[in-house]
Amino acid sequence: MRTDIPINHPRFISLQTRAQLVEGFQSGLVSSEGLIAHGRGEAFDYLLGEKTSEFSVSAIEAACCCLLSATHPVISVNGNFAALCSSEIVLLSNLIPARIEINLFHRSAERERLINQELENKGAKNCLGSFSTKSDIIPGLSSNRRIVHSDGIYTADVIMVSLEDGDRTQALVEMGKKVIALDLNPISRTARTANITVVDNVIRAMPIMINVVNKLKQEKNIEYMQDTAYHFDNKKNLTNSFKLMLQGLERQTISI
Ligand code: PTJ
Repeated sequence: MRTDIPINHPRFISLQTRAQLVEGFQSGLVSSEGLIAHGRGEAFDYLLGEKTSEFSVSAIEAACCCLLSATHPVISVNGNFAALCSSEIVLLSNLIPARIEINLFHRSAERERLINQELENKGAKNCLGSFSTKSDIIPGLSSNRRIVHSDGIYTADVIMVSLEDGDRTQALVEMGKKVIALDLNPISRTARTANITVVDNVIRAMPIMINVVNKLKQEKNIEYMQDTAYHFDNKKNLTNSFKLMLQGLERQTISI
């Protein structure tokens, strides 16, 4: 927590989040490219009014239903996600339960080790990654993300990804897996290729997911969850999220 950002600053949360990423970069969790990727996300979040939309709440419900009704769900973690949401990742993975796999685009053994340590500090046990002994290759993918754990992403039926480049989502869908994406950009390849896309900032979406999973586990049965996940219309969700951003832009233009 940076103390030089006044708590009453109108952009307090956004500035603290930036500081969290910079700290993550300085401590070796986040790649330098990750800082740039966050800037792109910020621009989309600005257009969203930095609020979780009603469409994203529905997408979150479908995503939670999909994770809870999966036989082998995996949460894929990269540098930015770990720096922003490590406690929530561990909490969500315990609640579902789902395995955590560290899978990096700009891979280095040291960064993987640090991310694993960060997650373990928050209570994670047995995170998977390319440091583990059993690995497989995602067919048709040439980036470092192709190397995945045999008992994790490779054999998972549902995989949740965040801040992702589009190639892996495409390759995972081609393998017959269901992909849930957390992505502020509703027109990214990841967003359009995933089965369920939560167009929201991970810092807002993850705490909501934890609440929704808790509620679903208490109140709903497996048929409800399978049905909700199956009938989710991602095209409609992305169109609505994009329209919301356009409306936000129009409001800005009118008020200039
Ligand atoms: O840690 P590594 O090596 O795996 O690196 C990961 C990065 C983020 C560098 C890599 O995956 C990358 O280059 O991602 P892209 O292609 O820039 O895509 C990132 C997507 O995440 C963009 O569509 C952004 O709009 C979106 N995004 C950025 N910040 C957030 C976000 N989505 C949700 N919450 C955010 N806070």
